[in-house]
Amino acid sequence: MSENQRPNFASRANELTIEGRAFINGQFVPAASGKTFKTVNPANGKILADVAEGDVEDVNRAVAAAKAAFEDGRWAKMAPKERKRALLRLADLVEANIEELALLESLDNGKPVDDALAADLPDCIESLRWHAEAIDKLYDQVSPTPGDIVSLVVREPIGVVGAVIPWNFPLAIIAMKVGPVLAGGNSIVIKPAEQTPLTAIRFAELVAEAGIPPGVVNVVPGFGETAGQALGRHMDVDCLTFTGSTEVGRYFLKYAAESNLKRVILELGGKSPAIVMDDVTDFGPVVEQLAMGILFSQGENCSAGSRLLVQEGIKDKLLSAVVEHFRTWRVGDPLAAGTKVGALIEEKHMHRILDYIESGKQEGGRIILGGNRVLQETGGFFVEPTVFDNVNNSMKIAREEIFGPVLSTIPFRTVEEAIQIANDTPYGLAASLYTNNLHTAHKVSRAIRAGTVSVNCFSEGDQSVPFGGFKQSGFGGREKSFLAHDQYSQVKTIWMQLR
Ligand code: TAP
Repeated sequence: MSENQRPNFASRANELTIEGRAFINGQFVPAASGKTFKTVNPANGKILADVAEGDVEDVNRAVAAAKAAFEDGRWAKMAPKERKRALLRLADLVEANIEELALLESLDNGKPVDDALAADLPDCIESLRWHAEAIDKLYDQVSPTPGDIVSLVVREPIGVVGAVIPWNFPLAIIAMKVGPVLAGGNSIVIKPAEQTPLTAIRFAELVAEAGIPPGVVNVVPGFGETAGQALGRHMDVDCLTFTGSTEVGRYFLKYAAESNLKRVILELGGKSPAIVMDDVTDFGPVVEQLAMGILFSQGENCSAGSRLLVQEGIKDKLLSAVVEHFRTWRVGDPLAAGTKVGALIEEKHMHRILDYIESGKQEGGRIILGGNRVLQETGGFFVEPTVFDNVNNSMKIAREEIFGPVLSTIPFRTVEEAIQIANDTPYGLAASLYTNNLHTAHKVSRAIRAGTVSVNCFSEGDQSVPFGGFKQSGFGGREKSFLAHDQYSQVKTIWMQLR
């Protein structure tokens, strides 16, 4: 988008009318308790809106609406091509409102509005379209049986799905779940993160406008320990899909065990390695991808390439190129053109990141770029791109998810050592590898225990490929691709004896 085509987002922000109520059974409603909480713009610390504080009673109402919608078949039994059309209309409506949604996402989350426009929203639209288009193209199976028997293996919707959403890519993650959930004929109750409820609520309005029947999609904003837990423990929720931290993910397994053994799907944290071999000759594209890996979305990305594993011989040269390139990632006002690193989600999270930086220094890491809070005068929560040298894989900054723009450099000598360090983590979400050697590319990508391995790029692929984690990065399934449909369906065997 050229500078003169670019909307004036700052003035658009002043004109926004923000809806903060819950969306239950096709209606905007206040919380049953009448309580609200405030959502804040992390770029200036100012209050954006009062939002309904949903709790157990609101979750009960939303689940009852979702269950009624599921049981009377208003969505599940609609002809597949009609459901496809409705979901495609929703995708079109998101696209028609892309600038407003990107702006809301940026205001609520702190990410650059240009990133929301170029990445979050297109991703959201694509998730809805890809799964919508699959609705009338998926076939079930007939099993091989003797002639007097007909045996069908059919896929049926699982029922009511609860979705608990994090704050880092709110609308993109909602769509990642809503696409396959609705494609499968299910109903859904969404609990957005307390920090970023606004796009979920606006999305609900578009759901109604698209003609998706009431009760099929419900949004209950609120807090994790109350609304999130109520969904996790609800006896009429058949499946709970969660994206967020590994720590909170564990709770959902406990909630399910202590309630109705609902299916639980967890997409969790990561500590992903970016491995650079010494056969790489052109550092230009590599440092661009390393920056995407750790600076995009302020590093608040579950698959962030937060551990740079570099082969000893090229370490100093590569780090000079990293520092030079990372300096071009401008930290600033998320609504301004040219901003590449926006505000962190909230003050508490910023301090958590600064504490990690301090711990890295204490444990012997050497900062070669950044390391500080910046732009404090704005009232917002910004940390500059930060690069550590001299890290070893046992240090806290190499083991724990920082979820900020902090890269830790760990040298290695051999391919085997790189694989060993890459796998020496409780996580296994993603990894990237930079090499010109096909043999190394194949060997390392097969040896790394992670759900996605990218070679010569940092990327999570597109809708056509599964996304999810090994080890403590995930549980119970995969998002995206046709595997996502498996998560939200049950397999039924029908065995018919013909007489
Ligand atoms: P969490 O603190 O885990 O929160 C995620 C969601 O869970 C929020 O809606 C939160 O509600 C809710 N929650 C919190 N405590 C709960 C409880 N006791 N019971 C039920 N629900 C509860 O994560 P976050 O801070 O939003 O996001 C950052 C983390 O998510 C990072 O660790 C990151 O790696 C991970 N993440 C992973 C992925 C994938 S795909 N693997 C993608 C994005 C993020 P509140 O609104 O009250 O906090």
